[in-house]
Amino acid sequence: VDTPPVFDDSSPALCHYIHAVSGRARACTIHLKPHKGQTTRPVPTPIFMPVGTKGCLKGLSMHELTTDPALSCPIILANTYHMALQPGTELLDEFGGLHCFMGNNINNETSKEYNFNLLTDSGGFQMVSLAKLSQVTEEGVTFENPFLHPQKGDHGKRYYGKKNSTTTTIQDEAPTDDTNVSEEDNNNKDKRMMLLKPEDSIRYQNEIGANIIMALDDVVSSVEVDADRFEMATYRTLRWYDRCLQAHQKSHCQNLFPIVQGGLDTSPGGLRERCLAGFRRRELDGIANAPGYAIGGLAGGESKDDFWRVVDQCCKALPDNKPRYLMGVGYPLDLVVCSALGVDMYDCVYPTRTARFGVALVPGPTPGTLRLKSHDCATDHNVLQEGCPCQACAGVHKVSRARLHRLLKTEHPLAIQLLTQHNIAYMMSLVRQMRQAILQDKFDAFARDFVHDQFRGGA
Ligand code: PRF
Ligand code: ZN
Repeated sequence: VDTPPVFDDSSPALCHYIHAVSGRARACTIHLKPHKGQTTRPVPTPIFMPVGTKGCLKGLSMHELTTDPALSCPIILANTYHMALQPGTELLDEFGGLHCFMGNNINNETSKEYNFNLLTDSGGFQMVSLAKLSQVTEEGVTFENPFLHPQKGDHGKRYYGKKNSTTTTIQDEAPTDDTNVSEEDNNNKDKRMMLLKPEDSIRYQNEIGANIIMALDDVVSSVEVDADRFEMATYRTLRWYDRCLQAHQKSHCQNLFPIVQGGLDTSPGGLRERCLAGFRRRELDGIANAPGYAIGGLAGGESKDDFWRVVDQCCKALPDNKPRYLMGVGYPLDLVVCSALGVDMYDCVYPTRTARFGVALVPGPTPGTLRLKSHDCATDHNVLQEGCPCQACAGVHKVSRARLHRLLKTEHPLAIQLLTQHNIAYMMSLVRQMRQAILQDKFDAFARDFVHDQFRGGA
């Protein structure tokens, strides 16, 4: 179990080893087939994947993120939708894919000092949650191109879908000058509408080249009330998975994860069960052999009770021998509870976004967060978290809360950088501690202590 696999052209693109279970929590290693020119970097689980929406984390270099011992992130998440629109998969292709584009590739010499794994989300969820005027039909997700008006310095057409491609559904009609939105543009709204089909999402993700890619799913906000809409979305997610499988050109080196949808309906014969059964059927029929599964449709404002019930049901029904990835979840407490239920992987913008709002993640017995902008911090001599090995708490920058308070007040970018480093370090330390507890078969006690500490502060 402990010897890493040797990857060759014919081996599967993912190898999953379970080292220990504690209750239902699992300590595993995911080995991903390395991107060309790189060496393998195993992913120990449970794992948190920071989100670098546009191929980088604000205020953090990939070198720091992957090699600083306080961070040491083995895998990060990027978004297909952002990368496909800007800079466009064509430019990424020139660099040898997103790994090389992000990893210090100058003149086709990729830095060998560090390596990392990438996961791309399929784009539909980002479309529906971010883009104005999005609409889902059987064909795909239609939305308004948020990048239609190029910034100064962009080069017009090349950024809008592939040249000479007959299959692209991204509009090639981008304006080639730098003018702002005019009345005429407003009248051209039709041209600004783009359609992202399952086939498009997979083609983009094949070009971007991440180690793990996601099927396009039909995501309904979990607070939506229309039951028919949930049923439609559940079956459509299964149908779109079939289209994604058909479109996937790189299963030898990229792992396509399907996403379980089905709202909050955990009843026998309910939507979650039917979605899970749909995926199981495809495996039994030999149509699919998913390297791992994701649980989607959560973290959208539902109650914790509903949220945990769905996670519990999905983990029990998904195969043991494949990684389980819970999408869009990143509150420390949720990581602990969901790992107890058997989840292996998480991603969320929360630690990085909250850093940009001047909030640090800290262990209990405080409520688990520290608002650096608050007046209490103005004269506080303490570091964010005693014993934390990050740049803000222990590194060359080592700063007091008072100093961070000042830096935030003057909107100095260093404040955000340091808080981001600290918050990622906090998440990485949390997943390492969970893994240790699982390996020692003490996860129950760990989870109980964690929950106790988080609430002792009075949140
Ligand atoms: N589907 C996809 N990405 C996601 C989610 C989902 O359901 C979530 C959870 N709502 C976060 N990111 N494709
Ligand atoms: Zn720190």
